[in-house]
Amino acid sequence: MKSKGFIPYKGQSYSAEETQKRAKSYYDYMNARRSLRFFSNKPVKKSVIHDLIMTASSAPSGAHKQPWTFCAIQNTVMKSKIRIAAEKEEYENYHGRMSEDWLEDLSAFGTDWNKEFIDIAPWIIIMLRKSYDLIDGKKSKNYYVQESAGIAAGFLISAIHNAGLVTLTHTPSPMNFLSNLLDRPSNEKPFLLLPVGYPTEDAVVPDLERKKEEEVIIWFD
Ligand code: IYR
Repeated sequence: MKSKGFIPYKGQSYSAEETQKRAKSYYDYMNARRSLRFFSNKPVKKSVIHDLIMTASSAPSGAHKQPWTFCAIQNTVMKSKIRIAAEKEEYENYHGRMSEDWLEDLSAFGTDWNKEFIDIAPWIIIMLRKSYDLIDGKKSKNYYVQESAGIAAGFLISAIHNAGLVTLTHTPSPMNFLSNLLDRPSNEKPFLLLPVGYPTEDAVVPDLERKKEEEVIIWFD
């Protein structure tokens, strides 16, 4: 990135009371987010998907390299090709490639090799991480690519939730088939597949509890 110098920061600050209110209400809001497997085929506008992805792309990244590409797929032929290839890999995963312990850990979620949601959800976003950039055929290094892509995925998931839509972080494995289907260059590696859409009216989610404060925070105050 060519530096254009520094400009004043234009972020918003609040009173202590308002800060607390906003922190708590955002926690409540995000704590209501769930990963969903039941998608309606109700359309979602391309301009909505644009804004969700641009939110993701506003995430911080190593040396501001923004080492990611998002493929936004509405095309039914492409979705169907992706579903068939993903299910082929997942079938192998659920029938021998995953350990007994892993299958046991997943049993509460009702997952299996069937990935019908890829056909049904109006949009599939495939996020690819760029291990390096290719600028005029020359390799240019990216930094903390895994961390940067993970943060951008978090931004994307929260933007989807904020829009009243739902998603699921699906990681078909191995994912190389996506590079071929989407014809992506060798510096881009598939990272996550996220169906995006509205939930069905009868959608259900596992009755989970989240870890309590004592299990996730160690205070040094
Ligand atoms: N990738 C498989 C299996 C799977 C693995 C984990 I870890 C999950 O939290 C859920 C599923 C699949 O998508 O079905």
